[in-house]
Amino acid sequence: MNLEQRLNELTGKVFGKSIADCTDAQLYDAVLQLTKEEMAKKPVISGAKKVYYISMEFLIGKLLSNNLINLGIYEELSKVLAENGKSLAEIEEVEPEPSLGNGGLGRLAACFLDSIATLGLPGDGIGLNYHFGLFKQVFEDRIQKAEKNDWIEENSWLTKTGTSFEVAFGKKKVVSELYDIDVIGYENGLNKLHLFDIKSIDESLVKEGINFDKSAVDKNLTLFLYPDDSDEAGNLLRIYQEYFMVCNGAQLIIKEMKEKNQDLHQMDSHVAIQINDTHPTLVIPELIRILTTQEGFIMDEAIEVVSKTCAYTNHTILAEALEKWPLSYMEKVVPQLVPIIKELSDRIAKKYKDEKVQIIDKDNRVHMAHIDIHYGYSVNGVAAIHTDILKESELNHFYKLYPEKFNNKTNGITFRRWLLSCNRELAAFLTETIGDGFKKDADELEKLLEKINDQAVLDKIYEIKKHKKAELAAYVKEKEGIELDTNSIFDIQIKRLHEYKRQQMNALYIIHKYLEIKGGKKPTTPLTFIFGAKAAPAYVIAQDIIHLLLVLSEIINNDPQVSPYMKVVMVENYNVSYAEKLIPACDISEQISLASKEASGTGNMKFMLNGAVTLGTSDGANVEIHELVGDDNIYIFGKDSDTVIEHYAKADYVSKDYYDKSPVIKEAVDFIISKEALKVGHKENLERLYKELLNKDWFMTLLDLEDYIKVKDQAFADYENQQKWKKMMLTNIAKAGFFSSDRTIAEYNRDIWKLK
Ligand code: 26V
Repeated sequence: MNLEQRLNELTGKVFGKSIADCTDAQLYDAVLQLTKEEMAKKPVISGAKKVYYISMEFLIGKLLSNNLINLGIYEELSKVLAENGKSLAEIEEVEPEPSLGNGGLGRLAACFLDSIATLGLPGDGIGLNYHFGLFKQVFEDRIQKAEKNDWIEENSWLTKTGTSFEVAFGKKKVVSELYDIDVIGYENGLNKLHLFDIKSIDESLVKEGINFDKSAVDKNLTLFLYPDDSDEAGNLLRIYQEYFMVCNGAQLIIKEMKEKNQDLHQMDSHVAIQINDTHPTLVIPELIRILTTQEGFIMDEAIEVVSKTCAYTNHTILAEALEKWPLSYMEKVVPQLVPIIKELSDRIAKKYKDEKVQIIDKDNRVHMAHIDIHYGYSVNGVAAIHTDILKESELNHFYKLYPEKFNNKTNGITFRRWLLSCNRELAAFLTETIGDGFKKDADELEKLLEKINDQAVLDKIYEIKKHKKAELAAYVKEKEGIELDTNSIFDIQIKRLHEYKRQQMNALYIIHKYLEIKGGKKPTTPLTFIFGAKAAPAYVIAQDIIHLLLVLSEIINNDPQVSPYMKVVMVENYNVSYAEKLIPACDISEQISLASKEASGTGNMKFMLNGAVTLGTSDGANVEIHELVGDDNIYIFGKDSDTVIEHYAKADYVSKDYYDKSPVIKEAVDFIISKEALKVGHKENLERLYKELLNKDWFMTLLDLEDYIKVKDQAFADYENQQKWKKMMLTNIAKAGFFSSDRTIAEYNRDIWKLK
């Protein structure tokens, strides 16, 4: 039977209809079923050694399109549906998007699973099956409200496995249930994403918004990702989640080893465990606990083999994001691990006197990263500059003890999702122009450089961008009710909302432009500023920044004097699916974090691959993008990381000085509490943000603002020179090959996992 016959049979059996008579929702169910059947035919990837990627987040996005591409049946199915008057793109819209991650860290985990399977390496993900994910963002009265994201449906990619384990929190015992999602490599076999759930979960605990009774862990443990951790109950719940994940993970790993008759004493020859940030750190003491209490190991043996099995990735240098849990919390949640943690800590205290490298500090707080570094065999950062900062400053004390453990693995993105799927037009054109080798070997994109003087190629790349801008404009019109000018420059900043990422600096630029236009200075080409960002519910200033952006959008888009020249859009509920529409349509990619603070960034890579030009600081992977494309194909501004680190060390940055010194800065900052802004916005939010910028500005917005304005204006001016811009676009695409996550994973395997 061919695909059409099989799909017709499925729709007939389930809905009593032919393909042509089905609704998109019915077709989604049928196509889901068909795709799962196709995937089931693929071999499970196996080998002598397997990696387990443990992570609290897997931001997988919708899976249909991706799986069809990796199976190699996207085109065929698309044709079958079109012949029946249906559109695969519209059917894809039906799929709910799980929000099992916050941002880059979770999306990286998803890209990695795709690449691990694509390279044919045996490797599974281990995480949690949050019923309501992170949260769904809605704007009410220009304020972010959080609602639950109900994504689990009767028919989905989740398969109930029947595997379940007991997890003890001291004397309290709960039972887990394992759900799996198949991960299919591009023209390759299957791995799995294992998502643990709790049997006794009670969804009805969530009454309004994302609030629920935090005390009943047996009922609430897998309801949400990162429940509000502004109070003790929220923090405790986070530890319950972390332990629940690693206790299940450890049991699963040992079960699989035993099924393969592998010797636990040789665990490191059969298994590598990658710890994604500190969240899964407890897997180290948990494995040691299981080996010593259930498998007859003596402590020395258990510590040794676990230390040779576990590797740690650091994803941030922000002190507030490095987990340090009070020992009393551990005693409450997992008392059985406390003697192990103390033992691990005592061994270090005996060996090293330096307070900075202790596991349990003087205030009885447990430093999770310190467990990973002492009792893991590899520590890696996620971009060259980030790893250098770890070695030279943040983790310098550890680097001195274990220089051999430290290594860099610059992040990457899967080209299947971020090119082949989200920009089919560009992928098809590249195939036509340089052949399809780049799909398996991303470095082949460089062949495009040979076409830098080929006018037809340059024109076509520009035309595809224009087409993607029109598609995005139609979507934004439908979702946000805002009309965009597709002849304008699309300038986009999409990422978690955080002060260090400096969305507020972009807002100040927008204010500056608005005032310029009001004063009669109009841009030659109209400007469209687009934002997408969720803010942690307890992060007050981040909420205020969202409020400011929504206020600006309201003022500017409704000002007939200004709106023909500029528009501002803050899209609601930014997620992976929205990113897939925004990124191909972008002209200028905003990567403006305070230098030293953005470990890598991965959005920057996605934009580049789709022909956007980066406007950014010398931070994270921007530095490597800059090296690859050269000075002429990127806009770099702002103070470098050494200068910033020095300002912190000397504590000599005073934002008010910059405000007093520069009339341009003063005018923009003052606008936040102007009559005009207060007419539309809330006094409380705007005043708080204004004061924060003037009196604290911890992430040095005003330090870089003037340079930002200058360089951004230059980028807009250069856009006028179409020929120059087209060449910049082409160069960015051609040089993006390095950022394929296939390259990153090949390096993890070569240096850390050593699977084959
Ligand atoms: C977490 C938190 C939680 C508490 C409040 C403040 C705060 C600030 C930052 C974080 C980030 C945790 C780690 C993380 O998501 N890192 C991101 O990892 C990406 C993948 O490596 C990388 O591209 C991003 O630069 C990095 O921010």
